[in-house]
Amino acid sequence: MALFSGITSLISKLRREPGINSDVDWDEVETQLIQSDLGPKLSVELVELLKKNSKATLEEGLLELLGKDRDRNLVRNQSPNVILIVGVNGVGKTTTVGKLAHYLVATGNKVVIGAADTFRAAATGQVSTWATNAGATLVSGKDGADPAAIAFDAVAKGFEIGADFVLIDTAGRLHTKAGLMDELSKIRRVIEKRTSVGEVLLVIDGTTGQNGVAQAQIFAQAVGVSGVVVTKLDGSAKGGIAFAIERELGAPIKFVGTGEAISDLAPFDPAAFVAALLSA
Ligand SMILES: Nc1nc2c(ncn2[C@@H]2O[C@H](COP(=O)(O)OP(=O)(O)O)[C@@H](O)[C@H]2O)c(=O)[nH]1
Ligand SMILES: [Mg+2]
Repeated sequence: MALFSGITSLISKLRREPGINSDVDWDEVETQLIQSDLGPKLSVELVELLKKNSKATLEEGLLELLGKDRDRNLVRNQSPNVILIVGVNGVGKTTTVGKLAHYLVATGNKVVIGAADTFRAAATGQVSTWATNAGATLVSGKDGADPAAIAFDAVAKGFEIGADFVLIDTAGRLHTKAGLMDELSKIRRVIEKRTSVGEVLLVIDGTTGQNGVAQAQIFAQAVGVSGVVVTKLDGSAKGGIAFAIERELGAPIKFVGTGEAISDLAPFDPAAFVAALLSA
């Protein structure tokens, strides 16, 4: 997660030593931050914050911008709690559904998964394997079936068996972007004939850089986003995108994905995340 790898001693001094801020070449720091995955808006905000508060370290500045005291728990206010998992193709939606089901089952919840990606031929098989491994109940339909109908059936199953959570896996690619957004809003509307959607979790690939912010904004406008999962933060992922997304979108990061295995999902801990970024 080396957000600032290759960065000069200037920034490494700012990392943890308070009180050195007055000797700093701020233009240089700003340039370097912008070149990291933080993005321009956040970099400027961070420099302003450090200039104003000469005692703040870079670590404290980052944590403040990330909102260290935000509520990052899953919305839990009804039975079943319905969660739509959305995002573009290949970011890790289906994997996240499997991992999240595992996490929820392991913490004592009964979980239903709705396989509402009927666009991609192999999708239902993939999510079915995750459901089995996680100990969740799968509701699926034929390839090409109406995703909203499957989502509705999954919610109905959730009521029938007294599930705590219903996770709806969705498609990431359709013929047009407008088509995908229409499909997602239809899924939402159809579920809402029966109950409310407690949460829309947007999955973002942590290696996509600033492009992830643009994706996030499109989904937020079309279906609303209540929380974010940043995946692929293992390996060489930079992770700075997490800050940019949270800042631009407003929705909190709730989980991070750190690998391809079923247990490679963790609740997002801002302090640990910042510490890991800065020590890389
Ligand atoms: N390294 C790594 N790979 C991941 C992670 N999450 C998903 N993947 C991989 O990303 C690829 C696409 O995942 P998938 O869940 O099918 O994406 P979807 O198209 O959004 O449903 C698969 O090869 C997954 O194994 C993660 O946190 N770390
Ligand atoms: Mg998928």
